[in-house]
Amino acid sequence: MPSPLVTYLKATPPEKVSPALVSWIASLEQVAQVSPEIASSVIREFEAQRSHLKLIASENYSSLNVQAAMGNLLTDKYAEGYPNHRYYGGCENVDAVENAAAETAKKLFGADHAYVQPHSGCDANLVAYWAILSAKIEAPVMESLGETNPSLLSEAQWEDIRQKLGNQRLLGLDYYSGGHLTHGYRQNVSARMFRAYSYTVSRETGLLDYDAIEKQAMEVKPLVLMAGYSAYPRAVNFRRFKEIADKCGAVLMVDMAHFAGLVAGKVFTGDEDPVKWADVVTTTTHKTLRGPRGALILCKAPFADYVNKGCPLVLGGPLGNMIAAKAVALTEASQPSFRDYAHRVRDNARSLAAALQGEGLFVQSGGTDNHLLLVNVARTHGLTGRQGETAMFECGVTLNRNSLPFDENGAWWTSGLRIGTPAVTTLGMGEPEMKEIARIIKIILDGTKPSVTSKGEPARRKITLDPAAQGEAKKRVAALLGRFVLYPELDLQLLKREFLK
Ligand code: DSN
Repeated sequence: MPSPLVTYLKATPPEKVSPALVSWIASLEQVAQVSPEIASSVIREFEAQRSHLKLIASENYSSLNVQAAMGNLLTDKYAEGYPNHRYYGGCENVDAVENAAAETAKKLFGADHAYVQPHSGCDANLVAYWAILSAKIEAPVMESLGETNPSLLSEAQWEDIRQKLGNQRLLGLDYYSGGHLTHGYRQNVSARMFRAYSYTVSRETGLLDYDAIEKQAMEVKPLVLMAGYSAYPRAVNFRRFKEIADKCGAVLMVDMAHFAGLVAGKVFTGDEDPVKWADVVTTTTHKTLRGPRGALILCKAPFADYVNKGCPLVLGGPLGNMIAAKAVALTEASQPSFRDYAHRVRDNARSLAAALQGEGLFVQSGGTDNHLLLVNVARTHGLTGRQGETAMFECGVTLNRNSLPFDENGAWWTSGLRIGTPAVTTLGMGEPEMKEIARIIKIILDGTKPSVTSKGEPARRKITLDPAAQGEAKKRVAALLGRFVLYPELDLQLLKREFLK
């Protein structure tokens, strides 16, 4: 029997054949020879992503080049430590890969130092917290003891350092206002490492109130002042945050996981550029930055030695293949076309917010300055965010529910939907399509009612979805995605025929 790759190529016009296409299918064929069910799942996921409108603010579509860079023998090499300072022999090639990724990141963001090993945003935040604790709490004590190796301290000396490390304060944006779990939420280790405090947005405007944050920071006197978010729709003045940090004696840390692509693409410059102002900046690489799943840290020179010790401090061995993919993605993000992409992401979010308001929906804070917006579905449609999320998914739209500031429906059910434009912008959509997406969202919400519980009250999970509205929304989603096709070079029908067993 001919191989799937040969069959596929025979059925494909030569002008549509590229190295990326051949390598993608050849890799899948190799996987299918060992685990056909895994290859099937990849194709099913491709079908799901191609047939659903992806509005998840934290997701994107990586290039086939980025995907190709992940699949190679760099995965086999242990390289604990950092370049030119490893705990294993034979790391020269991993050093070269890691140096290339770090240098590209430094240049792209204008940073003093880059550390590209973290496997996720949570890992990056943990490394950053511990690097700050090491620099600001542990190092001065070690210096006063005239010792550099913690293993040589007495039990009493080490216990004194441990107590000090465990008694520091973190001040970050509260979860309901758009902060992340790792910014001091009690369910996360960050609130167990630190005495965690949170600031909120203004109840009236939904915006950060810098004077109120300054007042609180002067009372709390945190070691770490955290700025950054996973669900705040507005630009942030990082210069102002730095002033506050300096005034209260804190280290300014920014988590730009969501909007790193907008920083790389120069949408956020000057006071809105976190790399310029913060001591330590963390980010994921797969959201607006459009790379592989992973993360990195940027920092000012005084923190570089501490950040470099992320492995073994917090992390296991670096993943050389994933760092290679980060290097490819960072190189892509350094091209002029990425700057154009980043601006279109923000323009699309603004167009979508305006169109949703035109449809009579309630957009939190009145709009957006970045890649995401929040819609209050409790206010206009009496739905929980969970119900809105379910209705959208049943109509071919993927997004996630999100709590809103001071949300009465709590963090599980929520009152909001978080909507992002990074993925649809990668597909090439623009302003007319944002109007169409707003129409689709309105049709779905108008066709959705909460089910009624046995006590006669509105349910918080179950919904009744009007079939006519569902049919209309699905038809519109299919028409839109028929014009903006994910990975158009890949023929889904041929792939299904070859790999779905
Ligand atoms: N999962 C990411 C997000 O959706 O924002 C952050 O953890």
